[in-house]
Amino acid sequence: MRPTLYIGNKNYSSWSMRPWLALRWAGIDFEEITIPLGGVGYGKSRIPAVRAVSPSGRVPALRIGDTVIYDSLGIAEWVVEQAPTLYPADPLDRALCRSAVAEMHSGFAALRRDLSMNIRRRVTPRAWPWPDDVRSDIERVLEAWTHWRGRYGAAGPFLFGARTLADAFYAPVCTRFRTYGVALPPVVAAYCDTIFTDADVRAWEQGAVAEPWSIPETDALYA
Ligand SMILES: N[C@@H](CCC(=O)N[C@@H](CS)C(=O)NCC(=O)O)C(=O)O
Repeated sequence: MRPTLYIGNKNYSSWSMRPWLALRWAGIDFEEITIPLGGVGYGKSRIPAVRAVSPSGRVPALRIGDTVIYDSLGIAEWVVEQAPTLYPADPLDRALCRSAVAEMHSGFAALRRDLSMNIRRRVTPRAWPWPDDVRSDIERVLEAWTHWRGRYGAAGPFLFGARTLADAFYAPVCTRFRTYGVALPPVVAAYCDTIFTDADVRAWEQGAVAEPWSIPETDALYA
C-alpha cells in the first residue's frame, strides 16, 4: 500500500522536511501532497485543509490505508521500522541517537521560534545580539553536534557516522544557521556541508525554491 505524506510548504515546514527525508532515505515509495500553510486558522491548528487530513490539525501526516500517523516523530519511527539502518546498530549508539532525535523533537523552543525555517532566505550576517534563550539553544546544538562528530566521525560524515534519523531531524537546523548567518566552528560547518550536498536535501530545497507561496510574518524575522 503506497503511503501518502501530507506536508506544509517546503520553504517553511521543518516538521514536514524531517519525515520526508526519512522516507526518501529509506527508499520508500510515497505520494506527497503539499498543503500551503498560512491564512485562516494558521498557528491554531485550525487550517481547514489540514484538519481534513490530520486529526491534530498539523502537518506532517502520513496516511497508510485508513490509518493516519500525525506527528513527525511517529512517522519517522514507523519509517525506521521499515528501514532499521536509519538508527545505529549498536544498542547504546541507537539509544544515544534516539536521545538526539527526541531532544530536537521536544526542545530548542527559542531557536524554533526566532530562527524559523526559511530555506530561500539569506539574512545579512552581523554581530547578532541573540536573545539569551536563542543563544543558549544555539550553543547546545553546537556542543551536541561537536560531541557526536568527535565520537562518530571515523565512521562517516554524518552526526552518528552513517546517515541516521538524527540527520533528518537536524537538517532543518543547518538551513536555519545558513539563513540567519549563525557563525559556525569548522566541524559544524563541515557537517552542514554534508547535509547541503545530500541529494534528497537538495531535492527538498529545490522544491522550496519553486514554491509560489510566502508567509510574510516569517519572512520579517530579523529583517
Ligand atoms: N509536533 C508536531 C508539530 C507539527 C507542526 O507544528 N506543524 C506545523 C507546520 S511546520 C503546522 O502544521 N502548523 C499548522 C498551524 O500552526 O496551524 C510534529 O512533530 O509533527
